[in-house]
Amino acid sequence: MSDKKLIFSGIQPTGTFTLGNYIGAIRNWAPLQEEYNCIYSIVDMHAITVRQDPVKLRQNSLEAYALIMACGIDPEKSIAFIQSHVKTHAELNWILACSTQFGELSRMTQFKDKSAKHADDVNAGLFTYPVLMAADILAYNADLVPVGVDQKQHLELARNIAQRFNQKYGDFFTVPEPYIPKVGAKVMSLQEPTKKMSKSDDNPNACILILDDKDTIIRKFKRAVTDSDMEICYREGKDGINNLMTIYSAVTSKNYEEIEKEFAGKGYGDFKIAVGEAVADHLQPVRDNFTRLINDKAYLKECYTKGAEKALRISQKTVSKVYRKVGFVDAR
Ligand code: ATP
Ligand code: LTN
Repeated sequence: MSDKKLIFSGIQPTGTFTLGNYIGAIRNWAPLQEEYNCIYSIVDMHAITVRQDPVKLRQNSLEAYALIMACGIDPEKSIAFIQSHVKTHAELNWILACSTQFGELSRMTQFKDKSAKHADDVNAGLFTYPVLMAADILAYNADLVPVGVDQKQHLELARNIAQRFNQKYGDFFTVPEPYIPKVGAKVMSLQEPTKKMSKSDDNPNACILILDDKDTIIRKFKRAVTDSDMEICYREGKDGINNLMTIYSAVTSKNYEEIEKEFAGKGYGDFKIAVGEAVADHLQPVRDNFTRLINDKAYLKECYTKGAEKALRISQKTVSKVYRKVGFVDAR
């Protein structure tokens, strides 16, 4: 690897990615490949912190891998792998868990939300989820982590874990910085625009999936919840319209002022169709790439196998050094 800065990010294979995942995270991954060394992972070990159907999880993981490639991740430029293929993540997870406090994990809002949602299965993995995320990042000594704003708290914790380890054992880990987009860091649900758009929402009209066809996308936007006002403008309290403006801005690169001008005097109906069309057209190449890739399982396998080999080589070095630092006897 050259001495460019290093990027790490991950996404859970918990279903087809939403427009939120795309705008908030994945679409920012491909352009970073030009300037940085990038490592991207399908984090299947994180996914099992909530109950998954094994058959579906396997399929979702392959699809997620194909999807990040469809969004422009080039396995020649970046390292792209499936988390469970690289054992060092679990190894480092344990070491870092011993530098993480119960109290700080208890404050994580994702844990609070998910344990309320899955009250019948508040397992230890759900609680220690952010430690594994810290291990993902620190195993490669990543400098920057591109994520949506909902992951900021987890990243703060990863920074604290790194700093605490460095204090205990001597400077070692790079303290990672979040890399959060200016527009679209939190895309909201189309049905409840005060809630984030999420893959695991039970209402199919709440989120746009990046593989939805054009008609479905337009239909979902037409049904999007707005307000009883008439004006297309970005203002406090207009959560639904603000969200549609954010989405439109993210896919057209127009700023809010330009959008307000474009739709001055027009109704919400016209605006919703325009947003739907812009999103569908923007996502068309992703859908085409995905169809091609998912039908070439041999190529996918070749890519994720090579990716895992490269990731293991790098992270193994980190883990060996960490084992020495904490005082484990050399195995060889
Ligand atoms: P789940 O619903 O299964 O928890 P999720 O949709 O929240 O999944 P993740 O796999 O947890 O998706 O997140 C992948 C990336 O997408 C993260 O960087 C996260 O910050 C980002 N992301 C998720 N939802 C949104 C959203 N609504 N807006 C912007 N970014 C988002
Ligand atoms: N928790 C993240 C997914 C994730 C991740 C990571 C993101 C797991 N490990 C490392 C960035 C870096 C989420 O999006 N829910």
